[in-house]
Amino acid sequence: CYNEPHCDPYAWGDLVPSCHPLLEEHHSPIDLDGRMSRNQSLDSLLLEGFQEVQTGPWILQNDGHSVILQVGSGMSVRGGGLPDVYHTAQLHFHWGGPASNGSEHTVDRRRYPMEMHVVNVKAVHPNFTAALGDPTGLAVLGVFIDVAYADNVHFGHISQKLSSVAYKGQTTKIKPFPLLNLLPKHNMSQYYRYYGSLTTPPCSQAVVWTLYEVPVHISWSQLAQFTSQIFSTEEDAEQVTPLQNNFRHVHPTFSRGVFMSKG
Ligand code: BO1
Ligand code: ZN
Repeated sequence: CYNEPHCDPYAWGDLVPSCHPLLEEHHSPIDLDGRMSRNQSLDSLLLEGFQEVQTGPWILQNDGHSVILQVGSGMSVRGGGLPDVYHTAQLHFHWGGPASNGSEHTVDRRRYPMEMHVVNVKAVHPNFTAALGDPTGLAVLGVFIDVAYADNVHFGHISQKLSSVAYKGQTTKIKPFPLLNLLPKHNMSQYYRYYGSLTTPPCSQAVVWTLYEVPVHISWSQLAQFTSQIFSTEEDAEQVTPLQNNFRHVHPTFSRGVFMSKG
């Protein structure tokens, strides 16, 4: 969990040793430097099936830590310096509260209101768990979410359904839509790249991270649906304490390379 004193992210290591970073370990999230030099070998990622309407239904789920959209098996990611093809498994969100931002990665110390993670599993692995032992077993695409006046109709497909998954364990069906609509369409070749970890237990150092530089936008009311309508337990709902600030603190980069795509 995130907000109770006995289990905030700094205490995860007491329960899950792999979430206690040793010196020189490579954990996530990190603070990104917005003014790095560009790396010419990092070209656009190839997103397969993201433009089509997949067969569904998709399943939206509250797991007590986030809201997860399971997107079926028709999409994959490759290119962009990735060592292999990765199959898309799910996407989920990290958010803050009514007066605090909640992205996991920060850029020049700035935290965005929200961050979306599209989780992809290297095709050679039979499942997510098998990929955790491989330093490049997973490829997560991160999208910063900023706030604007207008509703984002594409995010509306998800935010409209949040009240149906208010409690941990609840699921609801979502009609598939092109996942590309949730990404910063015109700036797909501009991203940060580094090697890190899952940002929740087991905190496995198995992730090739790609963070799009340009944020997407949702409205204040759509953001408020995330910060007010999701509860991690029914007791929390009775006490009107929604799930908020479900992000892990940033970690040192140590000797890691952090790169920017050629843009
Ligand atoms: S994240 O992108 O680093 N925030 C992240 C953190 C944890 C998971 C995924 C991404 N966890 C897992 C679940 C598995 C599930 C898998 C793929 O996501 O623990 O049970 O199979 O959906
Ligand atoms: Zn995440």
